Amino acid sequence: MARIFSGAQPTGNLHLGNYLGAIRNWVGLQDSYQSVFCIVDLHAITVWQDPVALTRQTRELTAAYIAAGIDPERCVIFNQSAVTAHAELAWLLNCLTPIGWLNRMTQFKEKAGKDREKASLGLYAYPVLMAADILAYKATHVPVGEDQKQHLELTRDIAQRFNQLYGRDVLPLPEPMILGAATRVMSLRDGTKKMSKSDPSDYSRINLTDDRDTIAQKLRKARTDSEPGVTYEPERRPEVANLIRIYAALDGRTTDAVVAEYADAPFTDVKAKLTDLAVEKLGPIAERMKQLMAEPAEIDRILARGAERARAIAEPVLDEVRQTMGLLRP
Ligand code: AQP
Repeated sequence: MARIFSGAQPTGNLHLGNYLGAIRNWVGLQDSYQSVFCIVDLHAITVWQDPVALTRQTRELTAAYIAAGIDPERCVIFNQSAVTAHAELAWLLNCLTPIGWLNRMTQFKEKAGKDREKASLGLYAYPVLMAADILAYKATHVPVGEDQKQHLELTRDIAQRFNQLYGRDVLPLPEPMILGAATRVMSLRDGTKKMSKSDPSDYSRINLTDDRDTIAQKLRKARTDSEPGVTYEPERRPEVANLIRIYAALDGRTTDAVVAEYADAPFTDVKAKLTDLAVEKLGPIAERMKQLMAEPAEIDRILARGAERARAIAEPVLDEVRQTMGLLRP
């Protein structure tokens, strides 16, 4: 059976982009693929994380996976740092990844900001850790948002380089799976920037745990333009297009169908109906997350069991890599 690996960072503020671009799509894949879903806490710490918040957010993200419909019995759900194979394989791959490849990564440039000298070495090496995450499970497919496509290309390059250098097909090249209608949900304040956990403005995103009033207020304040009529023109009207895409994704329709319904309506109508839709889809997830979060010991039990199952897959792969490289295990 083909195997998928995917993950999200426990960095708080889980938002509609994470849901529509990632988690919701995973739910539909768990029947057809052996599924490994990780809470990538080692990625999270490439930028500063408050320790107490990181622990809470790790449990919260686990709760979100389950609340969204990922079944911890059928899938392997665990946090990355509990399976040491990720960090070890990342080191081995670091040693054969040219710096030039990492210099091309656009996400590092975005996240490091202007003062690149102060960014952590971990942030720079982040894509190699992501390659290790995927390759440790010999994942055949990786469902990712469009923003992660470049990192997945790098994963393929690293696997290929490993196989070429050692003359053996040890690491399979994973295929990207860009799924769903909303592979790139944009900020509610700026239609050219992706919706992001780390945006300082909470008004830029809809969080999975936002209540009705908050969602309504954020959508009312969401930036649009002064042009009358509802049209889907991503280049010229990025904010309007973003809201139409979100609407279509939540309602399981095409953007054309949404435009046809509202063509002559004021945009406030679209925002009002979008509020209802978002509350209808996210409300039950938030409620279930709350119930799960009330029992942290149960979440920890699920993660511990998941880590055990993850180790059973990743450890033999790591062994094979070590042996291939000639690393002695006396
Ligand atoms: N805006 C988005 N639209 C569609 N998909 C998105 N993803 C993230 N933002 C969007 C997808 O969510 C998954 C988990 O992402 P992550 O936790 O690794 O965080 P990220 O990709 O770095 O983006 P975030 O969540 O907004 O965090 P920050 O602010 O730290 O950049 C991935 O599959 C991603 O594609």
